[in-house]
Amino acid sequence: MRNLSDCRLYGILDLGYVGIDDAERVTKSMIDGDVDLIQLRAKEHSVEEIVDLAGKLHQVTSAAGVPLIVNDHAEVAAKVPVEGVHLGQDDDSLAHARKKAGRHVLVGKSTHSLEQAVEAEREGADYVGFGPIFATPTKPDYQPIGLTGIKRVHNEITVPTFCIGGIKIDNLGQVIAAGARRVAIVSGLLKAPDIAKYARACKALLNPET
Ligand code: TZP
Ligand code: MG
Repeated sequence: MRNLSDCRLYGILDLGYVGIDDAERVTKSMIDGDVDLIQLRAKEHSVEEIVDLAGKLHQVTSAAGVPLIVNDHAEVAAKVPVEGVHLGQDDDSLAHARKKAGRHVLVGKSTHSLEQAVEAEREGADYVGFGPIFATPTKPDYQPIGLTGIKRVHNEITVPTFCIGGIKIDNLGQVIAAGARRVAIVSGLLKAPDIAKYARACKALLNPET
């Protein structure tokens, strides 16, 4: 299984963009494109549906050595051997999520400011999402942080930090130049005509040595 510290491109399978019947195909395309880490984000589905889908997707992701993270519902990790759980600012505390999972899992946290990122690391998050960097329809009610916060957050925390929000292949160079080493992409990836090709192009920018 891939180590979190080696992960650069985090692909988020958001069922707001992909039908549930297409989820497995899209997951395979992400893996084909060498996405390092995959999150299942399903804001409008029941926990039972998420458990069912996470079980199916995990068979695919685990065979490829790609960690699968479930958004919002730590209890899914008690039923399906996913590698992690992702929490927002309004979700369970890290301690509560770890208790619900009942076993060792990675726990990531969404942060929207430097202060929240520092607090998430202090609370024990294994990684943070930091954004939105740019305005995005995937998270419409959030004020974008902009590029200037990226260097600062990397100076202040040591856990892997995935910049997120409005990141596309066209602005990824700018995000990297501003100090990002890791990014999470939702709509840019899911709306790409060829997801695997898009992911590979992003990876090439994130891993210039390979
Ligand atoms: N957290 C901060 S911005 C965001 C999340 C989940 C959405 C990012 O989506 P997109 O489509 O890559 O802008
Ligand atoms: Mg949440």
